Amino acid sequence: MSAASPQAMKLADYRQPDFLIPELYLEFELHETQTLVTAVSKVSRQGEHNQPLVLDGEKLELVQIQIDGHNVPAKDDDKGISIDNVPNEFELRVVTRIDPKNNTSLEGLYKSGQAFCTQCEAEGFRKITYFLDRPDVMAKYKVKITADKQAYPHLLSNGNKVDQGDLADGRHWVLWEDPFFKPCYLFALVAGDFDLLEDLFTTASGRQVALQLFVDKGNLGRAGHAMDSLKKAMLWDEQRYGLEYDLDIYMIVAVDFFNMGAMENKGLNVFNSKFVLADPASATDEDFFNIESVIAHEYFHNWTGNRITCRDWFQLSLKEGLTVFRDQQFSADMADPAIVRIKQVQVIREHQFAEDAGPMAHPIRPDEVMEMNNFYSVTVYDKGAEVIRMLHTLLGEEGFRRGMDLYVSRHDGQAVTCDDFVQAMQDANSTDLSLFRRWYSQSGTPTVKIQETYHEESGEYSIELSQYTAPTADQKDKLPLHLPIAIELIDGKGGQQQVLSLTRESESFNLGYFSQKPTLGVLAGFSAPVKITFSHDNEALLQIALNGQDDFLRWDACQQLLSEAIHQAAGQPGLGLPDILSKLFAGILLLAEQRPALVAEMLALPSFETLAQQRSQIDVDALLSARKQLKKQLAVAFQTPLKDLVTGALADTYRYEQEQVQSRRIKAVSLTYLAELADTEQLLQTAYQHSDNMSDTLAVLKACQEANHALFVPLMQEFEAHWSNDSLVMDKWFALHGSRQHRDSIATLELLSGHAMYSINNPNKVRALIGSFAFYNTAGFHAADGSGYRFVADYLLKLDAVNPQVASRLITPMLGFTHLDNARQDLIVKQLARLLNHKSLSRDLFEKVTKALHLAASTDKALS
Ligand code: B3K
Ligand code: ZN
Repeated sequence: MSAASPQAMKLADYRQPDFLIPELYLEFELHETQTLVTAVSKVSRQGEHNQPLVLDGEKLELVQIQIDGHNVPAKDDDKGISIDNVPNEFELRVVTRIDPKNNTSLEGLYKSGQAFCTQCEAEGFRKITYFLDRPDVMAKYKVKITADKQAYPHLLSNGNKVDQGDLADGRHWVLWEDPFFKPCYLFALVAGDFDLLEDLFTTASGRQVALQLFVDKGNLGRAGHAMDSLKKAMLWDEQRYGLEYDLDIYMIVAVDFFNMGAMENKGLNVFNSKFVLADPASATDEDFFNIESVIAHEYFHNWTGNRITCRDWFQLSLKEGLTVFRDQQFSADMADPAIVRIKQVQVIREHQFAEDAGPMAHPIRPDEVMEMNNFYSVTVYDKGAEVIRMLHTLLGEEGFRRGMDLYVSRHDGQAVTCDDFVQAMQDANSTDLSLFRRWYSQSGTPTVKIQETYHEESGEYSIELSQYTAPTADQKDKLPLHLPIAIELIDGKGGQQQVLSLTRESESFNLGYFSQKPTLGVLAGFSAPVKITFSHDNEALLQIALNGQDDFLRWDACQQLLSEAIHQAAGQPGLGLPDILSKLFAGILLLAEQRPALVAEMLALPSFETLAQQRSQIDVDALLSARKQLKKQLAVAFQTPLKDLVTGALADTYRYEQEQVQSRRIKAVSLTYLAELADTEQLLQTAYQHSDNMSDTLAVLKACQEANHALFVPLMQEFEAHWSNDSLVMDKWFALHGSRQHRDSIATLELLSGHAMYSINNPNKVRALIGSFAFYNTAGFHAADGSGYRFVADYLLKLDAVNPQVASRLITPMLGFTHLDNARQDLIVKQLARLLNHKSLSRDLFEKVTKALHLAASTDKALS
């Protein structure tokens, strides 16, 4: 990648399209390696200019190109075609030949097992035909699909089926018409032989919508939860936002080969089967939860994404941040809101803060992009959702809804910007959000420092808040942001909450008069995606944990106490169990019956990734062993109540309902402690053998794995023998092996990448085995001899040639080097440099590797 290094695109260079295509007719002659695609577009020039028509196209064989029925000369390179001197209005006919079978990038038209399917977001449509592949070009589509009838009885595309017929040679065809304008990234085609689950939904205005869920043959029994989730999501969006579905049919297809979770194509969602298929025996509570949330997310896109789409890809958070926020609201209504919130905060703290601290730091609306697929990031999605949540906090539920209503009525059918969204919120609420807009252009994690003042005599209590955002890899200068800081004050009379609006670098707030200094809880509900610096004393944290009102703050107080103890023990190995933690655990365990879900989260130790983000420099080995040591100490000290939690009331037959989920969760957390003890083999065995569902089964395996318990290997063998033909379940088995901190990690990975169920071509397998190693096998990945880094780099080189998008996700842990010791930084930099030297590195990896090496060099930690 030297001579023709990929160039970055800049938001500042956005220009309206020179041509529009309001109508498109597509015809697909489906064949494994030689699919013929005919695209007939009505094209019209926009404005006064003489620019050529420049069409995007990649990996296409051009068969024919005509304007108004005449062949035209076209200049072709590996990025597209340019045609000079075109008329103002014309019909463009392009015929291309593509090879779905050998398309391992899973972008464009490809084969997933026996089925044909497509993935066009962000820029995959250009792998199907030459086109204006940008979201501000919107067309009405008609799509005709022809294929062998026996192998592909179902031929699907967006919109409504308007005609079909049989052909003499055993082939058949179907014609689809989508009445809505859409950008080409929402186009979809699926052809295959599926089992079909059907249902109906009647909208608030009384229209009947046919719901169709297509799954691989034999999987119908695992499709019910997804269908229920869809109906819940449709009803919720009507009730919460007044938004109804708009077509007569809504289809979801589950496929095994998919680069991410799912895709919101208009009327025809394509899903990773992991986010569709579930039954008690094979799926965990977490799987059930995720399916409900992803089904809802894609459904919610129909309004926030499809009806109102993005003007350009820099605006991705317009649809993703907003839709993640909406699915978060939905999940909070469906499950335990506090637990749902804690999970979201963990994603921000473990992954988004890490992104901000590394070479790929970017604002939720990036300014510069080399490969768009690299920006489907935790920043754009999850921090994007936090930004929407802050708007919701500042405007209140009603104000936010007013803003949404205005946004929808003003922009329905358009391709718009993040600014348009904020403007609608502002206009609907007659408020000034100009300062708030900085969240869209500024990257980095702000730190908010808190100083309390209490006047013994007057009883006056005030706090000073000051904010600071450190420079990030992409941006040196930072400005103060508009931060809603929700606080809770606990005094003798209980707790009270309020939201302070910090708009300057530093501001003081008088909080009233108190006979005694109250206890302050900061960032209730995690009201802003920031880090807090506030030196609480331990007793205050204990009080918040045990007596606070806000569940998030209670959990967070536990996390702070536990984190502090781990960091201390890392500096002083052999330290005993701190008194404060004995008090904390004793207090928490008393709440177990009343609040099982919250207690389970409160008992759980902070993850290594969370601990790592709390310090600018970490000692990997010391931190790992300190965490392990504390876990053992707590297990010893609290074994009796923990055992009671595990052996308590026998569960009913599995159902995915909150009370049961909570009791399974608290048992699972207790098991992770108990597995550290010498005498719990019988308990673990019994828990495994008696389990009638995947949640309980996996809880035992996970507990044994984390504790390096001798039972792990035999139980895993038993598990494999039982599930060896079930691809989705075997992914759990691969993940347990990949993340197991063990001295033979690399040998295990090498062995298992040759397993009959493993394939480098299937992203779920790669994520399960190699991904869980790189992301979660801290000891193995960060091995001091560099073997973990080398293994991942070797694998990336192979994977990049197969599927650059998946490779580019997998490199993430190698970008988090800034807080490692110099020796490890050097080892990582060496591997990154090796990757960069590779002659045909994808644009995806090239962007990340060059940025990482640049950051390493600029922080003076480069190759020495
Ligand atoms: N919009 C898709 C993601 C597409 C990713 C392209 N690399 C799924 C979603 O966010 O709903
Ligand atoms: Zn989305």
